Amino acid sequence: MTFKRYTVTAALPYANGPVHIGHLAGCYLPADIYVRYLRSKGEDVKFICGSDEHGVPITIKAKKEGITPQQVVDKYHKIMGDAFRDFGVSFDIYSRTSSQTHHETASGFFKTLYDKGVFKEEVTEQYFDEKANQFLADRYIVGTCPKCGNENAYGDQCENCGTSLNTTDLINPRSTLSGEKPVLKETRNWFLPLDKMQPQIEAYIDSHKEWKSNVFGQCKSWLNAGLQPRAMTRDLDWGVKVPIEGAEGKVLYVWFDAPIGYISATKELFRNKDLGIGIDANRGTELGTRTGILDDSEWEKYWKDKDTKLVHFIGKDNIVFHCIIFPAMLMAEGSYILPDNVPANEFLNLEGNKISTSRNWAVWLHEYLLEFKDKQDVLRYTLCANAPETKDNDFTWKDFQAKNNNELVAILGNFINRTMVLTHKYYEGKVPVAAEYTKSDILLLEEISKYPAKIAASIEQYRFREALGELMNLARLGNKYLAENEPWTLIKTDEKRVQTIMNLSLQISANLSVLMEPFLPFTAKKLGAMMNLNTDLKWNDATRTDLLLAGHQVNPSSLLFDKVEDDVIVAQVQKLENSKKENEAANVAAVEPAKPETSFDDFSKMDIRIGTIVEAERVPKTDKLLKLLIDTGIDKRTVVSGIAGSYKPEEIIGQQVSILVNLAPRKIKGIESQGMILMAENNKGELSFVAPTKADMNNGGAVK
Ligand code: B3M
Ligand code: ZN
Repeated sequence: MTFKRYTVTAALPYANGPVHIGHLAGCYLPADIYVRYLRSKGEDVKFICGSDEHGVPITIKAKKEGITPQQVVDKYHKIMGDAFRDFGVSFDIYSRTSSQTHHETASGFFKTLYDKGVFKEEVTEQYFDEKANQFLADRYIVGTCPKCGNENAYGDQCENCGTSLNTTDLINPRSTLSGEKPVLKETRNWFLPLDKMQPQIEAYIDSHKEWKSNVFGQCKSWLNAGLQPRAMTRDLDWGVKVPIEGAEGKVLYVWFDAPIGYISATKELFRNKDLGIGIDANRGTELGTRTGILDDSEWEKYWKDKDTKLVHFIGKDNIVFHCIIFPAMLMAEGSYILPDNVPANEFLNLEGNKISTSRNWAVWLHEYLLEFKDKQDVLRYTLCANAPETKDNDFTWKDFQAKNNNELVAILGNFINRTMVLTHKYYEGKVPVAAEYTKSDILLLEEISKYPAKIAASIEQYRFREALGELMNLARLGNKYLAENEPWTLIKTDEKRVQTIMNLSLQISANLSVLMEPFLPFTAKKLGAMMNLNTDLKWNDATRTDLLLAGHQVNPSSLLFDKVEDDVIVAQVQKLENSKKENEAANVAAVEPAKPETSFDDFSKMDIRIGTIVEAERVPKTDKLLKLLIDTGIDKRTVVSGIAGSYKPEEIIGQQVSILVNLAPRKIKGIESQGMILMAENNKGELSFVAPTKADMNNGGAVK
């Protein structure tokens, strides 16, 4: 199927912190490569993004920084927009969900569904923090994930296994406001009946077997588990007000309003501030909110016309929202197209550890630029070459250095530099006439002309690493050509032949500058200027091998890349080590406060015994869970325990443990867990059994 136009979105990041390499690698860089490629193909494409300014992540941040939510979003919206712009992420608009257009759009969308009778209105019991006197939505509550056992799952989602949750699904819920166990309290909310919509959604997902297997697989697993109705409103005061009577003090669920943010931003893009301003003049990450006259027929093409291809770039933790919930909303509304693809990436780790804002384990884009001025493309290159496309991947500074020195400098930079230097040396910077092609020249020319299609095929299948690899192969081809033909030797004996060799090398350089643009836009620009190329060259021009006419004058040359030395890398690693140390120090101080007093009677209700682990095995498809068989002295029973991160099954057989034996049984991953093993946890999250220190304690002995 061919499309007339493209609407490409990148996930709206929460405006609660600066942007790091994980963001860039996860969705903004692949989206930007895709969009730049489409533009180079001459396609009609709009690249949409903005800050997600609602939801609990914002209010939590405000509380932490002691400022208002509005101050939080104003601060970070600017920082984030600047970082994207500085790294060449070429949004047509970078808007924000606090804009008036967005409030109107999201509220109108809700009202339409409400008027159509889509929502199920229901009074349910939701968690309430009596101390903080407020309902605990989404991230205001954490607890144990019923699916994978992660003890720090959020109320709306477990970040460990990706499951979307309702707060009441959590085992051992705790309020993140007070740390207290919340109580249940009745409240009225409006639910999207995903259960009823399941057949429609299933048909939609099944019609997209071409999606990346991680994305399709996740969708299928939710569908197989059976979709549940999901509340689209929340008892919070920060967000888009619910536009119906009887809903005072409630706002739209952030995952209802945020994806509509893509639509609102598109509208803003098409608002003419004053009549006469062309929309394309606004490319370049326009920040903020545009007001003015809106012609609906313009933006609607990008959302309602069947000839439009809608593509959402996201990280893997957002899959359910973009593949199931948002499409369900669009279906229910009825007049919109559905996402054609949702190429989600896995996560990028940093030096072997999960990137974490709160632990400052990250490479921040704005900090990178302070130390690697004008080296945006080196980071873009490294992150693309190492993109977590099919599995989580690791960024290391050593690898960054290797990619820069051994690939960008040694392959791409070297080829261009040799070509340019020789052109200046032999021909005063004028493209020489190609005399006569040899057989191998002709084969080479044929091969070169295939590269645009090769790279395009990979990009169109969202395989950006592969695409970048092909781009580098073209540079390798150029290097090989120079090495085999040695123009610097031949110049003494066969000047004519050298002219052909140099002409051809210059043609390859010109093609490279066109084809590298989506990946390395800054370098492409520099090379284009150096070669004095026509700035209107498009992707398909790179199939030609005569982009440069004989006599064309190139400009003085300079190096495209330079080496990154060891000491620079050592300093970066040291900086991370320091933040790790600071964190550990901070964590030692941050011992959990004491819980409220309890009575001896209450304590005695806990029946804790010594037991011995007699069998242990991993629970399939989980990272953290072990299934244990414990000899409690009373009986032998099964316990599922979230300790796989700290213990291997084979090393704990025979280990004595303390076990709470009268805890009500509960199902974890389909296994009935009868009791709980007592564990100690250190500030790195490592677990240890709380076990007797003498060898002759018998099973069944009481712990008191
Ligand atoms: N703000 C989640 C995130 O930043 C969320 C994405 C919204 S996309 C509509 O991970
Ligand atoms: Zn989980």
